[in-house]
Amino acid sequence: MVKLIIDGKAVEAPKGATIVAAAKSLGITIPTLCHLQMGGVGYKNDCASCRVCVVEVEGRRNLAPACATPVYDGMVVTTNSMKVMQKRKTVLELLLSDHPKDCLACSKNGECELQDLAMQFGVREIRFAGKESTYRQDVSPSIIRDIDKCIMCRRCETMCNVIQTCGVLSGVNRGFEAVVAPAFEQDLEDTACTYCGQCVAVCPVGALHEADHTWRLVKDLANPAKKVVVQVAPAVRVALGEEFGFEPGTNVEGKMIAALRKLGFDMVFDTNWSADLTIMEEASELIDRVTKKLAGDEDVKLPILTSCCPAWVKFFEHNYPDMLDVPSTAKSPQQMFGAIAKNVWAKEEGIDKKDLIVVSIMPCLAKKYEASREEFADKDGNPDVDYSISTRELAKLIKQANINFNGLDEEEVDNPLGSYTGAGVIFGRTGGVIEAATRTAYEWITGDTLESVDFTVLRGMESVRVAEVSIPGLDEKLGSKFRIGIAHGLGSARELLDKIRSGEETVHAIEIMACKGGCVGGGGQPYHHGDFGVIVKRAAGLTSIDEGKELRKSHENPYIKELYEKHLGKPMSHKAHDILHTEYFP
Ligand code: HC1
Ligand code: SF4
Repeated sequence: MVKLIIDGKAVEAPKGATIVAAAKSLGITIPTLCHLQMGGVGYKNDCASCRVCVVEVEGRRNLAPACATPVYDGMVVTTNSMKVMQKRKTVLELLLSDHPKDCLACSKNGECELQDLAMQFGVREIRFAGKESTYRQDVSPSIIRDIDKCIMCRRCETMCNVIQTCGVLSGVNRGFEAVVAPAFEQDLEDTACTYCGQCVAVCPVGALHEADHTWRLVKDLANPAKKVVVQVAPAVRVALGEEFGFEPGTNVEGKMIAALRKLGFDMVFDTNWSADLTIMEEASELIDRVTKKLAGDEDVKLPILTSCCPAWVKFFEHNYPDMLDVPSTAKSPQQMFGAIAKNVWAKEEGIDKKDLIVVSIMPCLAKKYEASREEFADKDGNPDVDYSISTRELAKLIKQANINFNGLDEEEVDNPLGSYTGAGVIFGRTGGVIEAATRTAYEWITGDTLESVDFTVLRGMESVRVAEVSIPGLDEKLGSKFRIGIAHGLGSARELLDKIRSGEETVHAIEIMACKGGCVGGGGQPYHHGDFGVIVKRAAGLTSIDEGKELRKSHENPYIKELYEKHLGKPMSHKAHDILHTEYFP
């Protein structure tokens, strides 16, 4: 530990700590813009490019960036002198000198960290006039880059390259033209971008934001000729409340359903229901592959990989084209929902699918892209899911519609595509999909009822973990317990897959989610401002919804049983395969 003085107060800090961190332990917040550190996931952007955090250090001629200057014994720091204030204001004016001034129409209006700082430092005029760049917008199915707004903080670059290992973004050009962009300034669509949206989650300004579908939705909701139904992803209900003052992790499902009805949706359904359906297919596929492998079928691939995360799917399509037959062919819950709604439910209800709009509310930006993939549309081009909006977009709509969210009475979901078991809701946190699949596979393999459905060995926030589950009857045949790998974050996924490819690790099944924490940490969720604790609380919220459910195994969902009885026959039947399975492309 080293001893230093900050603003006249003595403090001890670990050797190597920055001034920002030491000041924080004293309750002193030094303003930062490029700096972002997410404890628990290894994310640290410390390029010190913006200089907003400058402080005075006794004995040093120039001001020091507090985010990148390590503390030392006897250091004396002043964070709030007039010299410091003046410098920070000048830095902000320089940043604003070539920044577009269309704040009123910016996607980040009200949530922009640069705007907040300009307000905090009383910027009233910008004394310098830089050359404003005139980059065109880069529009992809999930993400829009308003390149002119890039302030070169490089948070997105660190996220994409260090945590996600996608290598899509880096600094290009010099001077006023300097921006973070894909190589050769290509559009995101032409790169190996997975649309995970994690770059959007850390962008402090409006340079990266989601492709907005809210106005399309408003138009459809106002059209009496259209029947508009909605499905809501597991992770939305434990994060939406943050936009209305609730603690992260609070389950606002009942209010959310009421708000969706007030917005005008004809039916409010749930992706948790189709998560249960996914387990029916995924668990069957897992048992089928293990059985065939044990019978000596060399063509069968193990480990089986979960396939419900579209950013992960795009990641392995780009990076592991030799392994495309390894993931489960089960569609994601979002796409299973759309396929059943358009091809089974609409028929039963006598609705022409051309008049049916299926909307999803997702914590994820890659879900927008997934909905637009060609293979998820019929031969006339009618998509199973018309479009997806993010948790943030839903919150904006609720606010625009002047709905008093906090005062709403709780309401129940519609059926038959609504009610879900506890297994369906834990899909939204790391480890949840494979825990749900294990509950069902265990009972189907052993024929016994599980004494406890809580496979706690599969839980936690460690980025890469391998756990063993004992399945009587199977253990003997495998010669080991059933081994499960779990990774969240694409860099962690790469680490696990590389070990499996090289033979260093052997597992039978793997769950991968592209975002840290799973979907609860998705790129479309309310901004967490670098606090991973927010994501952990959302995950705990999902676990507690599961614990409160009477039915906690997907195969016990009465509406899923009815779907198979009436329409699909058995899991992996010809019809189920037609509607609920997909393929992957290099
Ligand atoms: Fe997810 Fe999924 S859990 S991918 O994380 O399998 O987005 O929440 O909806 O489809 O159910 C996201 C969440 C979500 C799907 C499910
Ligand atoms: Fe990289 Fe993900 Fe952003 Fe694409 S969406 S640029 S993969 S961080």
